[in-house]
Amino acid sequence: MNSRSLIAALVAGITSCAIVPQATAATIVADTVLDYFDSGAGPMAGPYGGTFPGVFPVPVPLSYATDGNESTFVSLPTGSFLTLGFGTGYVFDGPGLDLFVSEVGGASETANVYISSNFGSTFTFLGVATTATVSGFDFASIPNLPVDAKINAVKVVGLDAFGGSPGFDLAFVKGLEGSSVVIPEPATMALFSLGLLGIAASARRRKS
Ligand SMILES: [Ca+2]
Ligand SMILES: [Ca+2]
Repeated sequence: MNSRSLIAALVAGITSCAIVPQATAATIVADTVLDYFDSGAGPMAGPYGGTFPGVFPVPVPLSYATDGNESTFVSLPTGSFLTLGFGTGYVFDGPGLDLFVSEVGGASETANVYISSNFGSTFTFLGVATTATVSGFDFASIPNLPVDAKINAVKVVGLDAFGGSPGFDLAFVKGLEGSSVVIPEPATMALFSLGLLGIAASARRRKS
């Protein structure tokens, strides 16, 4: 095998590796505000919300929904929404539940949850988040979602104006972190090793 075919084998080895998402067993917080819409259905112009237990409804920064803190929240009355992004990675369909949406308080407040793999250009409906709990969702519940979908944005849309701070009181969105792992197939590994041996051999030839 000459050096040119060795290099071809090496390139073939690299390009035929499979890149698949795998669980890191860590969760990441949706830490970036991509979009916010105030429907006007609340008692004051948004964003409003508060701390729980604490003071509400009062004007709050949108960071109350991205700080990962379960006691600070942004209220989303009927039709208001927040689109949050994962700035440090992406979320994927791992074993069991993949996405977690926290609502604080508890007055039958709910929200529609949508996910996006293109930072909010298009969305797929995931489910309804319920009140006074951390709602868990499994991406496997979506029939046509690609198994390797990398979810990088989540949209939460308020469905009502119940509660002391009217609407869905969004404290945080978290997700199961995915990481891309390159898994070469056995035949590919053989070619890849051959390529490395070839490079080492030609390096020795050049040296002598
Ligand atoms: Ca899952
Ligand atoms: Ca919060």
